[in-house]
Amino acid sequence: MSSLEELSNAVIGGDQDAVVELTRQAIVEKVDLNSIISRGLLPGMTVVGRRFKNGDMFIPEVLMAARAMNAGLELVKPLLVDGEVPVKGTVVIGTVEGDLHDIGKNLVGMMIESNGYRVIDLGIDLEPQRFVAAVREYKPQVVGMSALLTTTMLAMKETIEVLKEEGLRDSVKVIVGGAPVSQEFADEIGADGYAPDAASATELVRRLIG
Ligand code: B1M
Repeated sequence: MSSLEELSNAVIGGDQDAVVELTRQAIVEKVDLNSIISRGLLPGMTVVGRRFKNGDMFIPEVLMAARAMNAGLELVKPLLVDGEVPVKGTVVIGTVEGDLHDIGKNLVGMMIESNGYRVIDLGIDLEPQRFVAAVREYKPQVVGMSALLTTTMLAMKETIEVLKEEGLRDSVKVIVGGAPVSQEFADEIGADGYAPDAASATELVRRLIG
């Protein structure tokens, strides 16, 4: 097994110590830094996403894998020329106004980030203007909204309306998710996409912006 395959497996197993050790070793052996990321750290997380989606892995294991992967990423980041991990795009994510649930949203954000996107997590209970300000500041390709309550899912519609009023709607793809949300609801409020879980959300982002 190559050292990068070993690194992938350590991510899948959520073994942070092994990830740190193997990443350090790869750096010392002068393995190409982008390969450490794209052939070691990220593929491990892709497998985790797939297993989670299929019900073969559970939330605590996913969180451990994401933490392990991030520990490796932190070692590589400062060594890249501009200190930045190459990103495929920017995603702004948050839980809508009136809603304090963030476990699923965090998982979605982590999974998207693990797949090579920059994720700006705005937090919870976000009034529409917070999304507007973030679109202006970070110029993301995607805005992701999460809601866990049947009452707060209506704030998604409101946020899309405000993005329209502010002339920003056409500059971003809007995706939505959370337990009470459905594809039908997403269509109804004019979102660009819906995902039922973190792995599907990552696939959706990939489909929307590559
Ligand atoms: Co609340 N809560 N809660 N709660 N809570 C639910 C959602 C509820 C279904 C429980 C129930 O009654 N059976 C119910 C909602 C009923 C409804 O509206 N139909 C409910 C209620 C009523 C409430 C309060 C009103 C209770 C009260 O105070 N009377 C209150 C509201 C507070 C508020 O938000 N204003 C409240 C409070 C809380 C806690 C603070 C105690 C806590 C939240 C802690 C936290 O998040 N930091 C909490 C919790 C934990 C839950 C349950 C038990 C679990 C939610 C969770 O984290 N699931 C929940 C019952 C349930 O869902 N079984 C419940 C695990 C998580 C990984 O899944 O969030 O679904 P989930 O995320 C998934 C997908 O939905 C999807 O991917 C994620 C990963 O696979 N997804 C996205 C999520 N966001 C996405 C975004 C995307 C794409 C996919 O794109 C952007």
